[in-house]
Amino acid sequence: MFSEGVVLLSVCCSGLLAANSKESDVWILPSEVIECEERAKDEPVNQTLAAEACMRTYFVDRLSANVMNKSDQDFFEREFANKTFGKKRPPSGYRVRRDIRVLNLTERHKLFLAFDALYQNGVLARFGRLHATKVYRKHHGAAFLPWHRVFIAAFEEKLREVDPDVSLPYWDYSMDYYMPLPSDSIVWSKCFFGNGNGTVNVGPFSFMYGGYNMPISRDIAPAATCPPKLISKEDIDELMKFCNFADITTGKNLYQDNSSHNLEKLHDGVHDWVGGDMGVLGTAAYDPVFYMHHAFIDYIWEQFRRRQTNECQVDVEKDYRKLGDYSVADNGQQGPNDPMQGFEYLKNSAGLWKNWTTDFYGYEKAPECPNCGYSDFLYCDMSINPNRPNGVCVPKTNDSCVNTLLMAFNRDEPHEKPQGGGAKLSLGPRHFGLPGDGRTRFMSREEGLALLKQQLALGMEDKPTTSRPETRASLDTTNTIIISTLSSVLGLLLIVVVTLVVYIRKLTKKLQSSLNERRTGDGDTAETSDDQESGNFGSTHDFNIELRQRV
Ligand SMILES: *[C@@H]1O[C@H](CO)[C@@H](O)[C@H](O)[C@H]1NC(C)=O
Ligand SMILES: *[C@@H]1O[C@H](CO)[C@@H](O)[C@H](O)[C@H]1NC(C)=O
Ligand SMILES: *[C@@H]1O[C@H](CO)[C@@H](O)[C@H](O)[C@H]1NC(C)=O
Ligand SMILES: *[C@@H]1O[C@H](CO)[C@@H](O)[C@H](O)[C@H]1NC(C)=O
Ligand SMILES: *[C@@H]1O[C@H](CO)[C@@H](O)[C@H](O)[C@H]1NC(C)=O
Ligand SMILES: *[C@@H]1O[C@H](CO)[C@@H](O)[C@H](O)[C@H]1NC(C)=O
Ligand SMILES: *[C@@H]1O[C@H](CO)[C@@H](O)[C@H](O)[C@H]1NC(C)=O
Ligand SMILES: *[C@@H]1O[C@H](CO)[C@@H](O)[C@H](O)[C@H]1NC(C)=O
Ligand SMILES: [Cu+2]
Repeated sequence: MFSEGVVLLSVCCSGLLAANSKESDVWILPSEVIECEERAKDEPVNQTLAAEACMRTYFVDRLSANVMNKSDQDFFEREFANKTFGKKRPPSGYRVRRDIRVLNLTERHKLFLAFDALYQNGVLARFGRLHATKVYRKHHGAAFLPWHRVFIAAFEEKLREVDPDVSLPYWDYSMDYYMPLPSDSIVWSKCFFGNGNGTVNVGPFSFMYGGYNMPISRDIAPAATCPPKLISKEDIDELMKFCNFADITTGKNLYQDNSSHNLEKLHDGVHDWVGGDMGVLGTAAYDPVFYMHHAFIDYIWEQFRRRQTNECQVDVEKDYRKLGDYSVADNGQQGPNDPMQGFEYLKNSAGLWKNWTTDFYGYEKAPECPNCGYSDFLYCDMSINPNRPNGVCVPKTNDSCVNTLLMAFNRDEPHEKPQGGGAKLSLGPRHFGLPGDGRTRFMSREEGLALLKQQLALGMEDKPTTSRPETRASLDTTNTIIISTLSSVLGLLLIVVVTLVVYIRKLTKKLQSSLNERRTGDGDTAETSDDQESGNFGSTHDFNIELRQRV
């Protein structure tokens, strides 16, 4: 009954050519497409074009299901705008955010139950869709930090409506960084986030359905030629050499701002390192890991703001980027007085208020040697990082996850339902990421350790503020050449695709009216492409159309 098709293409970073030649898996045509094709057979239309139109309609349905609709808008208005969230003290009071590995078993269990409740009642998906909508208004620009601050504070408020004892923990991956292979970390076990590769099928978030109604998945430390990386303590130190918001944020030109002291870029690297849904803007905020990643980014920003106040005498509520130098997208609306997308009763500058971290939440200092927050899952390593003679706290590996008594969340049932295949489409701007650190999950620990030591030894040198380790330089140059040669090809491809999309869309409309569609039209599709523009974390994926079937 099923016809077979071929995966379109999957283009990632400089693995471009390789991906084209070897990745041609077979996938099963979704039933919606088959039905559509069947209906087209009775019509006097070109069947080849009709088949393409069916496919396009299928894509667009998946994509539009992934942005905010009226129900979501009402939700955010009712729950935040109408309660003037941010302007008044939070009903659930002040809370303290800590590293997730410092929580005890009860606290962790309560956290996971709260996440589960927000998954079950659809709030997590609403946040996922808000994040996926108009991504250019809060990424690749000045609004990035303030917007995400308010976004996760709002999410945390929802967690606390479920259980007022819960606060949003952060995931301090600047500890995981010092493991030979951070993919072995305890967080990627059923005691914490669940497995780190493939569909999440163990732990408290297993089989949660996310963007495009697919179970969330991850692809940690993939073996790309330009591998992304976690943020290290050296990276954080680098940021702390600066004094102004503009020094660590993105403005009009991402290419000029690709220094190692751009916090948004560093954050992109973590998204790409986790990979899977976390690696795509449209799906990232469906994975609970997103909120703990962003809590740590927010914590780093807060440390920077403390430095601004205490050492630089900068007014953190007024310090922003220069007029007109706000975002890569011309329509980004990322100025201080532009409305905050999804929280339009606030301006972007509201994210700079001091009272977020006095009236809403505060940060407990990240675990430090010698006691490492008395966590069962961290130990103090005195020798791994020569930059830190007092030692660094390092997570244990995933086999330290033993007490999993309370960690069973039974969501297997929906997973048993046959999935008609999934679609992911992301058209991102051609941005360059920072060089990765080369450690993939496919290495042995010995190889990982050797690479890490090399990295740290280079970090010891008194380097100029924006330099990267020298061993990467030649590789980066090669990549740049490959990329620039291919970018013209890609540009051409993009034009072809866009033209095709416009054409097919026209045809789809024609076809749909002539076919007397039974599907109720839910919203126009033109808006979708707007909303989905710049659909990735900018760093490693130039252009990516991926069609695949996941179990
Ligand atoms: C249908 O459209 C395809 C693609 O444009 C074209 O190659 C083919 O010749 C058309 N078939 C007919 C019967 O017009
Ligand atoms: C909004 O989207 C969600 C998820 O796709 C869906 O369940 C809901 O019915 C939609 N609501 C409206 C009013 O369209
Ligand atoms: C928000 O408040 C306004 C004014 O009271 C009201 O008209 C509107 O319906 C409320 N929105 C929602 C979604 O409840
Ligand atoms: C935080 O500060 C801003 C600006 O001073 C103010 O408008 C807002 O009401 C304050 N929020 C709280 C919770 O006090
Ligand atoms: C975990 O911490 C809470 C305080 O947040 C405390 O009340 C509880 O007794 C602790 N549980 C265990 C098992 O230590
Ligand atoms: C995940 O990793 C494990 C161990 O490396 C491997 O056995 C498994 O096949 C991987 N799963 C996927 C979906 O890649
Ligand atoms: C940023 O990166 C791009 C691509 O790697 C490079 O061409 C450009 O010179 C870099 N800009 C700065 C200021 O380092
Ligand atoms: C630890 O991770 C490895 C590699 O991903 C996996 O094969 C193994 O099953 C995991 N062990 C536990 C106890 O989760
Ligand atoms: Cu984001």
